[in-house]
Amino acid sequence: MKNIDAYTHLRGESIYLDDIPLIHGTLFGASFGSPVAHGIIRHLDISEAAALPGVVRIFTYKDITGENQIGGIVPDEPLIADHEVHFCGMPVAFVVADSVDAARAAVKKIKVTIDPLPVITDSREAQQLGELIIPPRTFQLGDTANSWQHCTHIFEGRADTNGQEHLYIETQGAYAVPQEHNAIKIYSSTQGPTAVQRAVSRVLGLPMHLVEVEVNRLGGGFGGKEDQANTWAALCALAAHHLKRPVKYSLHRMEDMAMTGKRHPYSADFKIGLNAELKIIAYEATFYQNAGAAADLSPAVMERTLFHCTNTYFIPNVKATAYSCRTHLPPNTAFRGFGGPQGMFMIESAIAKAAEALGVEAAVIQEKNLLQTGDEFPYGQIAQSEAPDCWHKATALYDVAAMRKEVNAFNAANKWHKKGLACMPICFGISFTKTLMNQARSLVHVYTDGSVGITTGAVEMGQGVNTKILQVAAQVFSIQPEKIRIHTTNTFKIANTSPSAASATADLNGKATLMACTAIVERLKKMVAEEMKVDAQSVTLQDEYVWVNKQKTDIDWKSLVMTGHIKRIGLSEHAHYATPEIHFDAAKEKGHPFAYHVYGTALVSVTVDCIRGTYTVDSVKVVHDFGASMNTAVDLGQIEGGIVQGIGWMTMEEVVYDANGRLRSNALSTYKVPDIYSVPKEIAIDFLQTPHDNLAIFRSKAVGEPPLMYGIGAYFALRNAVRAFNKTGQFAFDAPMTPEKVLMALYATQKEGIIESHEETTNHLAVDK
Ligand code: LUZ
Ligand code: MOS
Repeated sequence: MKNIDAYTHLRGESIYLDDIPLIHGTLFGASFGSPVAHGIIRHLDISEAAALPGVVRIFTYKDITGENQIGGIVPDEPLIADHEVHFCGMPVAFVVADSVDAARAAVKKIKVTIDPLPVITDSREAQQLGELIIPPRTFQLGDTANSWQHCTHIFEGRADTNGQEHLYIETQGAYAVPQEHNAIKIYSSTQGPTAVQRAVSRVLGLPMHLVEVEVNRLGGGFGGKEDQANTWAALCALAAHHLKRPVKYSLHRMEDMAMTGKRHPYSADFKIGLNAELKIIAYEATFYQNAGAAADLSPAVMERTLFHCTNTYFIPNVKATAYSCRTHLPPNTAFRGFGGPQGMFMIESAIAKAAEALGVEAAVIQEKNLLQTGDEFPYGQIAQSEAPDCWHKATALYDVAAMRKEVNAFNAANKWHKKGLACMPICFGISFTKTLMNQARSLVHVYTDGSVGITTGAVEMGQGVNTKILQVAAQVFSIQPEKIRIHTTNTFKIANTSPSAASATADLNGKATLMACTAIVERLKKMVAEEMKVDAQSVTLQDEYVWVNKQKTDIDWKSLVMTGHIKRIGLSEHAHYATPEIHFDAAKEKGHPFAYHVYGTALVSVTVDCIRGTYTVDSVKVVHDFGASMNTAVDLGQIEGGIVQGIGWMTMEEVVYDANGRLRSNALSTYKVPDIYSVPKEIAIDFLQTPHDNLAIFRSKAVGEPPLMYGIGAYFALRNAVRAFNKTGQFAFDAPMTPEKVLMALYATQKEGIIESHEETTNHLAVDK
């Protein structure tokens, strides 16, 4: 089945926030963000801005009718700065005018005097100063301290990953419309309608039942709108509440890039010990997470780093500690993978370091240590592992030995181009790590004409969740997809929703929909059974007809529904689903937090131009554990998108803040994302269908986040290509591997990071000219 949005997307008819027709009298907002990263506000002068034509009012923290607080996990984030600013772009004032241009012009005329305070941008520096968001956490298995003596090889090192800009095509924004009785309706580009509802309720001092949040669809989220849509919704709601007029704010791309948080940069120290057979005996890691200026989701992201710190390997002795470090960057937030990719990069760096020192392929170490069913994760859960199957199928199907031979032959024959190959096995836990968030609801109405309307807590953001939910209903009712419509996500229809995140949205909302549809079908079957004096079990629905004892009757779906209504059978259902089996004890750091894990293996090959440092990703070949995919087209799209986004993070997207905490990569001219020319020339995806029972919807495993981690393979493939050219140079495990860093690494000497411009290099460049 095709993605149900494909037709309207292609025709430009899909409705995003900016496509909602405006109500007469709508005003437009623009945020004045702090020009400095840290300091005390001495004076705010809005007089010149307020006098400009079209300006209706300028709001500050003094106008907040409820609480000036939007922190979700930790209450440490004012909506509007009061006396202190913590990051560049932090809202200090909110201008409302009768046009977008007037609002933006007024923002430029606001003057603020700030006494600067010291700015921290580095996580390790923050940790040294004791600037932590929450106390550190440690996951432990076995006993690392007493394991090193049993290790034949021990390696220590450091690895760093940078942030990543979400770059959803639709920027952040909200449209707040006042309603009667002080209520407010907000159209928001959010992954978390309930999060927006809570934030607005808190800031305005209104009960949640007066705050309606409505979401049709998003032009991408990637985690950036899990928590950070709240700010813009709350600002618009505040202004609308005061002015009793609709207020809209849709961010300019550069505002969005400068004012919102990104993927967390991490720095880590690791120590890895292996025995003579290259089994990993012990692993220690210390993670320094750059949280930015407020907690946002950082504590949960940090937790997922620990959950994924051993990736897809069984290591009997593990000790991993993570620090969430407060700096003066915009608060970093959820981003596809949610801290998991950072943890996985570190263990892959440790394995690469060991492999390089021992003169073996990393794949040799990877393969020997893959998780087996029955192995224990450092957090106590026992693995139902598809890791060996994915690995062995990938290496056989794509003939990794032949690929390696080809790479070696190419490298022997070419001096100025080198190829590199890397294997990247992954393992990703599915469920929100906070157990309570793993619940969802679905409201299903069957109308008397046989059409069906469904509302769930799921937000469609391009990932195809509405298509999957529709498939669930179509299957249970056994009716044509055209008879079913998935409605907008709305806090007045479905309450207390978890954000659409953690790859779990189709599972949670799909299962709730399955329950709701099944309940309606059971009532209708019972009705038929009583009418026809047969057993309810003998009644089935098939292709829009009622069947009894495997015989087609002349009762079609529409007349079944109409009869149900006449007989006063409920044709609507609101169902609640909560993931069974999961639990986690944060005091012991042990439990069974995930419904299941998703596994896979990618083979990534690249070619590096050793004169320029530029490169191409030649192929990414994957065997991916889908369980049993319920929609191969949607799932394929998620895998391809995830791979390219992962490659972008690892190889070209470079978030740059200067020492003053100002974002320098603040536009698409300075921040490079993958385009059609930089995607792999070949992407091959093999669907590993696994027979085991799992908790996924129709056994179709969650697919949103896991494939991003295949992109990590691109970093190590580049590293291997560079090492084929420069056999002795030392260079750090420091992603992204931009062309600039590749070039430096190609000519790095044995002393790490130092480049000498020796004669030979100069000659190459001359030859190239
Ligand atoms: N969001 C969240 C997530 O709140 N908790 C999670 O565990 C999570 N995991 C992945 C992505 N978003
Ligand atoms: Mo996400 S990182 O699943 O919002």
